[in-house]
Amino acid sequence: MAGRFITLEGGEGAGKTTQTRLLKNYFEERGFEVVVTREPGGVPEAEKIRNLLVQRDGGNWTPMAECLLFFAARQMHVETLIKPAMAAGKIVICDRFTDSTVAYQGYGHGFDLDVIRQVEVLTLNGFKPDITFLLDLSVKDGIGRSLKHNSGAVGAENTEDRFERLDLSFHERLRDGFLTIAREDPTRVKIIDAMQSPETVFETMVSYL
Ligand code: T5A
Repeated sequence: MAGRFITLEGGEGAGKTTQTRLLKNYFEERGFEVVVTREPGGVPEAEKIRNLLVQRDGGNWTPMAECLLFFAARQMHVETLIKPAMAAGKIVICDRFTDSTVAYQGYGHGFDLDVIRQVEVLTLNGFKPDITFLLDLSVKDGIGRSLKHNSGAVGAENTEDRFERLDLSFHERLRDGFLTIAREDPTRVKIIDAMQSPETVFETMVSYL
């Protein structure tokens, strides 16, 4: 039996990690094997690329180089983890995927959307999630949650904040970008109101499965 590929998307602090945990339990209670993974990263080679992209001292990449690094990591992730797991009948739940590149690098930073789509075709050849949940909330609420969450890491300095340090107008473009992606592909991408309680967010997602 072929597995399923489910992705969670959204801005900072939307609740992807929280909902991933709930979804994993949901499927495991029903007898499925579940693989939880994330982007950028998920496999050792892609985790190395993650460090180049999200660490404070990772590098000052040109927009094209940054786009290529995201898709290089993604191509490894898809070919060596996601597709084999699906072929073995597993449910793959991934925290971020191509929609994040379109939203962050494209709508957020203004990198050419057509170029991103061309690189997507070249590297993934049409491979897309079966379903994507877009956890949507206002910029103010998302950043507030994210800051609260990260400041809770007592004693461990969080250096993975490169994208969170961007200005508010960037986060507004990001949110609008995600919503545009969802409106353009409503069969795959489901918009979920992330201001609801974690339990209600989860129940809404399950209603689409
Ligand atoms: N990036 C990534 C790109 O630019 N391009 C790309 O192609 C890709 C793949 C790393 C960065 O890389 C960028 C985007 C990112 O800036 P990441 O590791 O996913 O991506 O980082 P974040 O999005 O910052 O992940 P977070 O862990 O901060 O956010 P989550 O997972 O969405 O949120 P979560 O579940 O940890 O929750 C945050 C806080 O809110 C609370 C939680 O308890 C927690 O404290 N919370 C709720 N509170 C109230 N109500 C609810 N419903 C709640 N749900 C969670």
